[in-house]
Amino acid sequence: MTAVRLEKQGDVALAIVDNPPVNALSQAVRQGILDCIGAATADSAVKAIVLACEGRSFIAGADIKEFGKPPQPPFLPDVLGALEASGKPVVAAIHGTALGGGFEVALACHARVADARAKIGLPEVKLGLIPGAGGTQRLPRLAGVAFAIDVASSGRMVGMKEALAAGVIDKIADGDLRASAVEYARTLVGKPPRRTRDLIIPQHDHAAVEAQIKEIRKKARGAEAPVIAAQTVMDATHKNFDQGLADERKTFMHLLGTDQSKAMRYVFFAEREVLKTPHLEGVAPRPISRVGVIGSGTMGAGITISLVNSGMPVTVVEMAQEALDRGHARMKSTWERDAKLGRISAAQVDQRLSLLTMTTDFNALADCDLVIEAVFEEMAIKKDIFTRLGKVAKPGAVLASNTSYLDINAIGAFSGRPADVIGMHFFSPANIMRLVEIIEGAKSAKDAVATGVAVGKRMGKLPVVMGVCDGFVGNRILAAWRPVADMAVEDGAMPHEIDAAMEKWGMAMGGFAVGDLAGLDIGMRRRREFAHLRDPEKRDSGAVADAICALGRYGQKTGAGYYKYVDGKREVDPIVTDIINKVSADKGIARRPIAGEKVMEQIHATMVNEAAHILSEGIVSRPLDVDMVLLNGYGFPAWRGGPLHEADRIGLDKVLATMREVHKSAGKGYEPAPLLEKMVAQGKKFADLKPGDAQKM
Ligand code: 3H9
Repeated sequence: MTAVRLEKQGDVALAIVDNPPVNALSQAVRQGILDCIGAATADSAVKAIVLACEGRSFIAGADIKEFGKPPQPPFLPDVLGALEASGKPVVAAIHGTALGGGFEVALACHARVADARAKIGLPEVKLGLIPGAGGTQRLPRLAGVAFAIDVASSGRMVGMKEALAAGVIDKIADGDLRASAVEYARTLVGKPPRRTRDLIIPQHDHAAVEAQIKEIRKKARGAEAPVIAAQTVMDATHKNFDQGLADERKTFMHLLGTDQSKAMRYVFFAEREVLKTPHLEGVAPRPISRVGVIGSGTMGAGITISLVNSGMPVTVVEMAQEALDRGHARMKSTWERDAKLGRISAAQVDQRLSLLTMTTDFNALADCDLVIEAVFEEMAIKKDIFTRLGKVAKPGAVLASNTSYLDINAIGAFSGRPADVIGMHFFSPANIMRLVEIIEGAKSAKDAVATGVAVGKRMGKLPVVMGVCDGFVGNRILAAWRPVADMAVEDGAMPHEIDAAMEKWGMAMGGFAVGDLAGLDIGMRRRREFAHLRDPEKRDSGAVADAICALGRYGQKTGAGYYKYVDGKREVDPIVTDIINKVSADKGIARRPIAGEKVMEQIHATMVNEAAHILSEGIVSRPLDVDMVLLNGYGFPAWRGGPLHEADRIGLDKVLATMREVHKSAGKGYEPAPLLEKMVAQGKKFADLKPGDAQKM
């Protein structure tokens, strides 16, 4: 198969890229484009050229698999230079997604005609990179500095309406894309080609752009690429095109070698790999045409919104009409807000509402192929629901619990049909958060688990399959490191110092601020409920939280928790400082200075240590499963790749040494994991572990 072929329609030559699955710019494609443009330019019968693609998409960018290998000529900037220099008009015919290098190809063409559903974007920042073939230099010339900074720094995809308004696209195709592009190309014959490199950058508002870059820096949370992308766009305003292009390329090549880019490229492939659970390979999911959701509180409503957004009819069951009405209002207002923000049309709001069946009749779940229970986290309630579900649900229906830590095996047993039962643990707000933990019980049928994965994917989520344990992967790791932060507070650090260090490290939010957001009463109740199970030999770290809760300070919802909230702003509260000092004194602890950075290091080591236990127990089979959970549900920075990728970068010997320190101050329960010890002894990294290796070590 040739990666790029040349066809002719009368006096117009079509250079057609055909490199499945997404027409990535492999060496063969780069060479093919160069050859086809050369041949078409040399052919006197050809008056204009259209660059189009086969398959589901226009070029989706450089071939990411080639990154890290020695680059092979021809290099993309040179190919695009030749394309732009052509004396015959070259028109890009865009369908699907024109991303990264693909969009840069289109920018170097003399005009762009696009299918109405197409999308363009510069997602390089999501790989820790900036565009490397003129994107930062050509886009501002076409669409202005502010637009170019926004697109290059966010990596977001842009629809055709917006692209047309911004001047990026010349025409949205009416009818057949290629025919439309050919026709447009003919209108350009005889006119001097409009070369993007020669366009004058429109004037911009300096103060506004400065503010824009400041905001980008804030949002980046330590990621380098977004700010560098913005600065490189700004270069276009004071460097000539060739200089700007050469400097952009230099920066791109430099970023390719950085740890951040390596981590983000790992994430790109891990996000795809995580969906290919080895032991479910070839297992077909059960067909799903209607889903039931039990509960329409925050969680149930979020899950329902997400299901309906994916086009799924949903039957929502509540105990009382009042709760049902509240749930309905919550969902309706979410969609109406989306419509107000222009994300969906008014007709789509109606269409979504029409997919909802709201009822208090439990028997209405009888025609659902999948039922997701999202009620209060109490085993007695789950028992009642799953006992009833086992009888009401039709044979073959998958029964899922959205529990965040309860035993799926016990829940399966209540139903009397454990093969149909799985866990689907969503994260709040469930219509936004991407992670869903798919819990496979000891008796869950493989196709029931595969169904959970398929539905999660359809909802646009990232499903990660795992076995049963307390807290599953995410909350178990949280439960392991959280006390380390609490103990550090008892020993000498302050919550705001630890939070600041966590955020500086790249976490979305500090642990104490998250506690205030989620509600401190949840932890307090859990501590009370399980007090009788507490091992007296383990260090107790709940005294500060209990003392704060004793004052009715449950976090943001009560206006105070670890912090006080003044006009919605988080502030250090001297009352909390006093509480902390008193707890330390009561425990006979001589407070000592502990740097927030040190605590963060210990938090990370504890995450890794718990993950090592999880891997050894076979709860998940691959390190990337853990990384994807922490990244998509717990605010771990993508540019560090996940706790285990980051541990490999730091060196497992160093992580182990930190864990030994944690053990020294935290005591029983914080011993270094045997897997971690063995890996260090054998000089192994997490990246070396194949599925299931950890269990065998
Ligand atoms: C760049 O362009 C740098 C330039 O500025 C400078 C150059 C000098 N390369 O996502 P899917 C694979 S940086 C290699 O499941 P979808 C993917 O791994 C690049 N492989 O499909 C998967 O393989 P498998 C900037 C790629 O329909 C298969 O294709 N571009 C690439 O859900 C299907 O992918 C980007 O960052 C690639 N570029 O989504 C775009 N892209 O089946 C990255 C995909 O073995 N790509 N694969 O697991 C995407 O965002 C999505 O793939 C896309 C399709 C939206 C295109």
